[in-house]
Formats: sequence, C-alpha cells, structure tokens
Amino acid sequence: MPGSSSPPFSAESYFATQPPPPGLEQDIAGVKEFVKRQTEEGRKIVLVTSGGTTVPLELNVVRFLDNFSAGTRGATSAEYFLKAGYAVIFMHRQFSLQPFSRHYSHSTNPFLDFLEIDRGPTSQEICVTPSKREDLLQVLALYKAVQAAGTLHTLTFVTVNDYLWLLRAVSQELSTMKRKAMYYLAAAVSDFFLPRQKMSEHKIQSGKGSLHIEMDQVPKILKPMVEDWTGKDGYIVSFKLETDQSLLIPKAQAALRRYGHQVVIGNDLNRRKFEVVFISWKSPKATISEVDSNLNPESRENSFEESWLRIDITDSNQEIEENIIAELVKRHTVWVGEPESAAAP
Ligand code: 9Z3
Repeated sequence: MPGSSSPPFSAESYFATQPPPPGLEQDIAGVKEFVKRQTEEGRKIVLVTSGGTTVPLELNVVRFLDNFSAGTRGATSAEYFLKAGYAVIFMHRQFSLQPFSRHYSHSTNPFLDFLEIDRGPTSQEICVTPSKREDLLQVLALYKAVQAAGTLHTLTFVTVNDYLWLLRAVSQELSTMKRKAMYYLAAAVSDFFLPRQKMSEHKIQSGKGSLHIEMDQVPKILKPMVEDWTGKDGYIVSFKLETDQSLLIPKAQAALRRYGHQVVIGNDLNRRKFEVVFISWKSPKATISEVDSNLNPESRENSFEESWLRIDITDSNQEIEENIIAELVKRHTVWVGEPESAAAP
C-alpha cells in the first residue's frame, strides 16, 4: 500500500483503493440530466469548483485538516458565468458561499438586518428596509431568472475524497460537450490526505504526548483530467494559490507545463481580491509534446504568456471576477471556434 515507504498514489491507485462517497451515483444521474438539457438548449457549460476540502483524521470524524477558502471566488464567478449565458455546475464545499445568497452571508451581511416589522393596528407585516430594496431586488431578480431558466446545478462535497470522486465523474459526463465545456477549478484542494486504510476508527485519544500523523500526497489529478476524463477537448482553468508572491509565476508556469491545460490563474492570498495573473501558452496550438521537444530551458519559459488583471481596491462596487470571467469567455469562444463577437453576453 502507498505510504512513507511505498510509492505515492497515482490517480489510478487512488480510485482503486479509496471508496466513493455515498450518493455519487445519484449526483451523477442529476448531472447527466442537466448536461442533456443544456446541450439541447445550445448552452455552453462551465464546471465551477469552490471552497476548501477537508481531510478527516478519524473514520468517526472529530478532527480534520482544512484548506482555506470561503468560496467567494467560486460563488462570484458562477454568477458572472450565468450572466454571460453559460449553464453552471457549481460544485462546492458544503456551507461555503453560493451564487446570489453570497450577497447576504450570515456573517458579513445578515439578512435579518434587511428586514423590518411594520406594525399595524391589528396585524404585523414584514418589509424590506427601504435603503436596501434596490440591491436586494436586483439580486433576487437574477436569482429567480436563473431558477426559471434552470441553468444552475449545485453539487456539494466536504472531504478531499468526495471532491476527487465527484470531479472525475462530473468531468467524464461533461466530456460529451467536447470544446463547449469549461472547467474552472477554484476550490482549494488539499495536497495531503490520510488513506482510509490508515485512519483510526474512533477519536484519536490524547494522553500519549504529541501527535504524529504521516499523510500521503494527493495524486496530481490534473494530468488524467486533461488527458483522459475530459478527452483533451475541455477548456481547463486552474488556480494557483501562493503566499510568497515571488513563487506565483514559476509555480503557475510549472503547473501548465506539467499538465498541459489552457490557463493557470495565479493569485496571492493577500492580493487575490484585486490582482490576479493569467499564465497561458503563447501559441494556443502549442502542445505539451511540442514544448517538451524544445530542450532549451530558456525558450521553454518563452512558451508562456503572462497577463495581469487588476482592479481598483478602493472601489467596493468592482469585483475582479467580472474581469476574470469576461477574459475567459473571450478565450473560450476562440477555443470553441466561434467568432469572437459571440463572446458578448
Ligand atoms: C484559489 O486559488 C482561489 O482563488 C482561492 C479563493 C482559494 C484563493 P476564496 O474562496 O479564495 O475567495 O476565499 N483556488 C485554488 C487553490 C488551490 O488549491 N490550488 C492548488 C495549488 O495552489 C492547485 S489546484 O497548488
């Protein structure tokens, strides 16, 4: 079995040894139905992943490792994709932010603060605080329109294992869309996990001094995702999160070189709300083998294009996701082979 003294998990050995989450089959039946309807109605589909994954330390889980992410990037991006005419499969960490309701998050903007009691002589009514009406009406109108159009399909995960199984199954379903499918991987995914076979059944007991846990590396699933699950046709965008700004570009380039997908969006933890960098291939036709056959490391680095996107942090009405999605919609339109004028929402 993989572990400290055994080889790391490949995607194949991971799925052969780690159990699928309960409910996977039902989730996928829902996705199949959604993909079928959206295809019939001629929409492109984007899979948006959002929120952090957990790594439980016990089978009867009391403690777990978590990855930072409130789900803001994913939920906000999903709204802009919907606005651009995409159908969205929103795969998110349970209880993380969701499109539309994110505007009224319980901690930053509790919805009860938007309501007032109108006391009449015989009865009481609820009404929305007048100063909040316009904003609420706008969000509500978009939310209802999306519900009526049936263009948003939501799936939830909690653990990194749920995430990996769902991602593989949803990608395989979406691969029938060929180039019309986009994959926008904004979830914060753990690099480490504890294989089921090494987990303690019950709560780990204290009293024996410090706790030593050795975790295995989560297999690099982007490679099979690019090459097998999506049939090499999907437009795949991954995010690279760093806290050391100087690592952002080299790590994003390394990811692109390693997996051969279309775009890596680099973001620094503390600057992510107002600055991101797009790393992509200079020539969209460049393939991994073309680049790999170029043995000169310097010209290898020349294979990438770097483009920064920034917004004014002092303007609270701007959301960087609006610009990110506008740029991706343009690039995806080219990828699909449609005229660029088709990118306008
Ligand atoms: C991101 O980098 C997201 O933009 C954030 C969004 C998690 C920073 P919030 O939800 O934060 O708005 O609070 N996501 C990808 C993070 C990640 O796990 N990337 C892996 C890596 O950096 C590669 S897939 O190694």
